[in-house]
Formats: sequence, C-alpha cells, structure tokens
Amino acid sequence: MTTVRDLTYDLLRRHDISTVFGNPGSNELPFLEDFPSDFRYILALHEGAAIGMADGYAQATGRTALANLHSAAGTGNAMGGFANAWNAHTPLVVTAGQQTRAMMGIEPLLTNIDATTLPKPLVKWSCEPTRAEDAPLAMSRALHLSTLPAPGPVYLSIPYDDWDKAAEPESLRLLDRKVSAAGALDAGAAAALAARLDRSANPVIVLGPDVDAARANAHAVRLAERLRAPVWVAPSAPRCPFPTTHPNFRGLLTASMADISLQLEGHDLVLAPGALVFRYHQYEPGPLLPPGAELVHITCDPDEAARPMGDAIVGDVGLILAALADTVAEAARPALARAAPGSKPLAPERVLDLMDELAPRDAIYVNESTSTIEAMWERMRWEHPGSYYFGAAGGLGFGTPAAVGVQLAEPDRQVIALIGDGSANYSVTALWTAARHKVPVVFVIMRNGTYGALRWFAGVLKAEEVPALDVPDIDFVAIAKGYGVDAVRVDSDNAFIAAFTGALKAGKPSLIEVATAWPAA
Ligand code: TZD
Ligand code: CA
Repeated sequence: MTTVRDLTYDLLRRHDISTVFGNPGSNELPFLEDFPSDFRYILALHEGAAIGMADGYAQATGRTALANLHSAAGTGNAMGGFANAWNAHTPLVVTAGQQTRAMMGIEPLLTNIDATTLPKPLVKWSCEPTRAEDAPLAMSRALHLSTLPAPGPVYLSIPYDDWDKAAEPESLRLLDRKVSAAGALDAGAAAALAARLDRSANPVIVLGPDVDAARANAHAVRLAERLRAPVWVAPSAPRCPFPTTHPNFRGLLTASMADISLQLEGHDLVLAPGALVFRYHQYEPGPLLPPGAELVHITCDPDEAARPMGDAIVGDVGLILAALADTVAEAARPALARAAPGSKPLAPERVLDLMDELAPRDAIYVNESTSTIEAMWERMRWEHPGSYYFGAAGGLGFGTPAAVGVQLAEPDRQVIALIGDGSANYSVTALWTAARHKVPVVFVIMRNGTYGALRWFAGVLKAEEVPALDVPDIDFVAIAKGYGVDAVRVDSDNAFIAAFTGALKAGKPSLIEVATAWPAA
C-alpha cells in the first residue's frame, strides 16, 4: 500500500527536495517516523532559525526548500522569516503539523486554529487538505506554486493522522506532472524595448535581486556594456546582481525618494529589471524620478508591476535581459581608498577590507550588520553570482541561520556571515545547528555595543532621545562556545588577520567577535 506519507516523500524527491529544515513537535512526529535515508533533517532550535536556514538554502540553490514547523506556536515564531522570504521571492514550502482529525473539532492542545489564515498575508497560498487523501495533491500544488512566478512561500497544515492513510491510486499521477512558466518577450516586443533603449540619450540600469536569483548577472553585464550605461543596485538590496568591480558599477541606491531622484539625475530612461520599484526606507519626500526620466520595470511579479511608476513588463527577468543584451563599451570608475590600518577598536571599513583581501574571491557574504551596509557595497569585490544575501524585508534574525542554509547549499564556496551585535541575538541558536552539522561558516560579529542603524535613523527622524538603543555587555565568545562553536575576541588588525585566516581553514564553524568603532570612522 502506498501511504500518503510515501507519496509525499516521492513528490519531494521528484522536486529535488531531500533536506528538511525544522523543529518538531508531537504533531509532526508521524511525518518524520521512519525518516527516509536519502533525506536529511537539519534541526534548528527555533523556528525563526529554521525559516532563515531554509530561505538561505532555497535562494542559494534556486530551488524550493522545505521547512517543517510545529503547529501554531512554531508558525508564529517563524513569521518574521516569512516576511523576509515573501519579499525575497524565495520558493518555500512550509508544513505545520495539525492535531489529529478526530479531535480538531474540539480544539485540544496544539490545534492550529484557523491554520490557513495564520501565515497570511506572507504566503502565496495556504491550505489544510479537506481529506487525508488530498494531502499529496496539496503538497503537489504547494511545490508548483512555490516556484511559479512570482516565487514565494506557501503553507500547508496537515493533520498528523493523514500520513498513514492509503493514497488514492489516481493521485500517483501527481508524480509525473511538469508545470512551467514561459516568460520571454515575443520578437516584436523585444525589438520595441531595445529601440526605446537605443533612442534614449542617457539610459541607466537599476538592478534588483531577481537578476541574481535568475542567475542573469552576466546578461546584465553584457547589456550594460553594450548600452554604455551605468548600473546601480536598487535600494535595500537583499542580493548582489552585478559585479561590484565592474567599471559600469555605480553602487547601491540610497533608500529615499529624494536621494534616488538625485542619484539618477540626468538620465532620461531608467531600466529596472528584477527590482521592486523601489523599496524605500527613510521618508525624504521628493520626486519619484528625476525630471524628464521615464522608467521601464521588468519583473516576475504582477503585484510589483502594478506599483507606482513607469511602464512594467511581467515576464522572465533572465530571458528578457538576455534578449536585450547588445553591443559593447565601458565607462570608468574612480578607485576607492582602502581604510588605513592600525586603529583600536577597528574601523568597520577596515574589517571589511581585511575580509575582502583575505577571503577567497568567490566567498559568499550573508550580511546582517546594519550600519555598515553602505560601506560594504562600496568596498567588497563581488564578482560571482550569488555572492551576497540580506534579509529581504529587513527582518533581523535572517543572517545567522541563512548563512548556515547558504553554506549547506554551496559547500564549495566559503560563506562569511557578517552580523551586528544587535542582530546576532535574534536567531543565535543557528550557531548550534552550524556546530552540529559542521557547517563551516565564519561568523564575524561586529561588536560596537549599539543598534547603530537605529541611532542613525533616530538622527534622520530627529528622535534622538529614545531609550533602548544600546546593547552593551554581550559576550558572543561565551555564547558561541556554549553552542559548540569555536570563538575568539579581537580588537586589532593583526589579531583579526590571524583569527580570520585560521577560521577560513578550520573546516568547521567559527566565530570572531570584533570590537568596532561607533560611530563608524
Ligand atoms: N526587529 C526585527 C525583527 N527587525 C528589525 N529590523 C528591527 C527589530 C529593527 N532594527 C533595524 O532595522 S536595524 C537594528 C534594529 C534593532 C539594529 C541592529 O543593530 P546591529 O547592527 O548591532 O545588528 P549595527 O551595525 O550596529 O546597526
Ligand atoms: Ca551594533
């Protein structure tokens, strides 16, 4: 007899899924019983960490990742992670165990009440199958929906007595289904857009994270070279879609209307592939675009296409970029001065420069050090696709577990997690998972003793007399050791160089707590 459980695992195999990130409870045990030997279960100690790991893993593999949470409480703990995954277009299937069908009506302990409403609006679809026999259909729909444009998280609540039921023979058809999206421009539309770019006297390209997700970075380079157009990265960037060493690269746009229209001034056409237009943060009112500029947005997401300005095309960002790429030329970019050695505590810029010098050229950075984002985008040489990840909704608690997920997805590249001493606390339990599965991330904690980005924002909002902006006296070396991760504290160039070089060779996770200056030098 093929059970609902058997068919579900077979479906997962057909979708190339063999890793489950989760934290189990009683409702989930029947799904995990006799866990198949070709699967691995990555245990997270908190559901926020489970979602962060799954998010990093899905983004780095480009495939749907599976997370398994415990009923309502586990889902609640994961909601911040849903916000990041939703905003990153991360394909996730999240399952939560439900009470047994026989008792659900009287709402015993661990009932996920109104389960399909709970994760909304941060999921594309949520479902609790009406019958046990419909669980494989629900899983199949979830797997397809998670990747169809725009990709995103989907949620299934499954009563725990469903798994042992017999699957219906007709549902075996689900195994062979292929569902795909076609999103290229037809020849006429591509020619019209290319002609519009050709007519522009001074075009500029603003790239978003979906270019990196589509692995279309090289197409963006070709297009920029051929158009001789400068390239900016759209504000609040969760990924790096363009080599930061490329002469056409101009940097990360500032996250305010007023600044963006200044930074793009002089351009008559803004081409924005794979970006939300735009993910602003600080409210500095101003024109949405510089005078005389038009905008063309290319996105996989109809909802993002319908936002406030310009023309938009919904389609496959990679295919459209490839089709647009044309003949070449280059612009020049002034070199940046590197930070001087020697200060104590270290200037954050110095830490960034040392990492950039010492780490392998194809290292991957997962960032959750919020006051050093600009410096990072100015200084780091990211040349390979998939080199940078940041929580797409700005929800802290992403970085530490996402680094573990990305490293599991990319065992041949070094993952470096740069985490602030505030941010490190939200999903710190991911350190234990890194130790337990020997995931060799190098965690660098920038210890400046404060919520630096909030101090900066307090200045912007003229609200500087605010309580609770400092986080002194947290010993990350002790915390890391408690979770089984080797850790050292450094406060000088040489100590950082020694610790970082050692960590890169360790073959297991390690943490470096660096005393950094605030305000940044
Ligand atoms: N809670 C969650 C889940 N997400 C958030 N983004 C915040 C709170 C608010 N927040 C920020 O947006 S940045 C920040 C907070 C608390 C400070 C982070 O401090 P840090 O880094 O020490 O990690 P810096 O470099 O000192 O800013
Ligand atoms: Ca800090």
